[in-house]
Amino acid sequence: MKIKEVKFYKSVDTIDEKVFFDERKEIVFIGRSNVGKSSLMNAIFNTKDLVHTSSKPWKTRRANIFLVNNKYYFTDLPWYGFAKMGKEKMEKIDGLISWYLEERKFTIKQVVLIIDSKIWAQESDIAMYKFLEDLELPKCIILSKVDRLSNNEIKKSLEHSEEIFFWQKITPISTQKNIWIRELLLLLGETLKN
Ligand SMILES: Nc1nc2c(ncn2[C@@H]2O[C@H](COP(=O)(O)OP(=O)(O)OP(=O)(O)O)[C@@H](O)[C@H]2O)c(=O)[nH]1
Ligand SMILES: [Mg+2]
Repeated sequence: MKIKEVKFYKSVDTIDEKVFFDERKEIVFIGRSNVGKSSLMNAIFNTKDLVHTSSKPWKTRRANIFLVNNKYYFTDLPWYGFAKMGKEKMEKIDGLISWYLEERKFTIKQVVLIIDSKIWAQESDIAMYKFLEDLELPKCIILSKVDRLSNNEIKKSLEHSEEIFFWQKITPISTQKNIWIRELLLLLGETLKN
């Protein structure tokens, strides 16, 4: 798949029955705070800051939807499982994520679940994985920011994730070093043919 054009489409921050969702096929990016969701989307789009990134955790509290090639949605979902935010805010965001995924279940062609290679999968990641399984959503698991690790550390992080996620294929990426970005885009292009 080639990205020819990307436009910001809309931002959703509350469960709103009036929100209009059409039948466009969609890819969503999901993960804990600061794992590199927005950076990965920029890398895929080949944009610098169309998708807002931040060194401050918990920046993205909305589902930010982008229209790609005037045909597909690529969506930056808010993070989950950031305990420091407090229970109430966390519940609101978890509610938004689960509502969004359920609402768009039939048009989402791939969920890109991102795990920080240095931090490893946490309980909230496992819970999210199970939630995606229950919804029967197609998913792929990415280990982000591998430029920060040695080869040996990458191997250990991969082994841990493989064990946690029932021997699914896990893919290490880096937006900074442009590792596996092109390949991921090809894969996403294939899933959008379904
Ligand atoms: N070393 C390294 N840093 C990265 C990489 N990808 C992202 N980062 C950094 O990680 C931080 C968080 O990146 P974001 O893309 O904003 O992460 P996010 O998951 O969208 O964060 P929230 O929206 O807060 O949930 C930023 O400081 C990025 O520069 C990578 O491949 N390598
Ligand atoms: Mg973000």
